[in-house]
Amino acid sequence: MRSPFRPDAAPDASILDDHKPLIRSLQRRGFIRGGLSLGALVMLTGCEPDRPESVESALLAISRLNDDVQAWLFDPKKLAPTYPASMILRPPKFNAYYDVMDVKPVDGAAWRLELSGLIADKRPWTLPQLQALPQTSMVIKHICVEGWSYIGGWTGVPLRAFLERVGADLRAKYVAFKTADDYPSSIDMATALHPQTLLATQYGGETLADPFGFPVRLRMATKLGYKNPKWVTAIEVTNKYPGGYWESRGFPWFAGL
Ligand SMILES: Nc1nc2c(c(=O)[nH]1)N[C@H]1C(S)=C(S)[C@@H](COP(=O)(O)O)O[C@H]1N2
Ligand SMILES: [Mo]
Repeated sequence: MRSPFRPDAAPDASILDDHKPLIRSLQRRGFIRGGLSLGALVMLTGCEPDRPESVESALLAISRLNDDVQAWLFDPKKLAPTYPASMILRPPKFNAYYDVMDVKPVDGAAWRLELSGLIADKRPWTLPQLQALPQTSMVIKHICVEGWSYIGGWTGVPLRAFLERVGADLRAKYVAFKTADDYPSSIDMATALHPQTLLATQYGGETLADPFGFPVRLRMATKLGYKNPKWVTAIEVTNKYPGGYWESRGFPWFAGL
């Protein structure tokens, strides 16, 4: 199977025409900003951009998700569904904008979490320091816009606790992330403070494996897969819109459940 992000052959642009009404409705409701490019469509539809039913189901997945979700977009206290630990998929499903073979493992001993922006104490953190903070676990569903999902079990420090600890300005608008693989990402402060938003260091009770973001990844129950950066190396608190990897390629920034 080829990577969904590196199609060997460019798909026929006419698939966009085939799905015009659905794409238009997604645009109207603000789920897709601007025009949907062929590249974005290929990313959405995973391995089979030429299969009309896979395009359709990926678009419908976005539509349904966002419909479900409107109700609690502005309720930062509402919790996303959780599942029994017996449902945790082992190993989890991998995705990135490149193939799993191209993952470059991060050296946990040399790793530091750099802090910048509206944060009082900007001293970098080591992994043992982060792991010494109180940990929380959650079993949640990971939903990728390509139209697949899995139940995963994550353990780590609630981002809220971490931001409070370093004296972040919790009235700021955004929390932005940098990663070892150059996949910038950012979220709204309400989501950063949500109880189901973790700086995760474990999956299924074990240290995160390299492909899934070792040593630290952001893991949120309330956002689509692409909003959850792996291999986090830096956090910035800011009022200036930071954007993100897929967001700068036309995907919605909020992308929340
Ligand atoms: N650093 C980094 N984080 C990333 C990505 C990436 O390419 N690089 N891909 C995103 C996408 S599209 C998805 S669906 C999830 C996949 O996470 P998983 O491999 O743990 O299932 O990671 C997200 N976080
Ligand atoms: Mo994804």
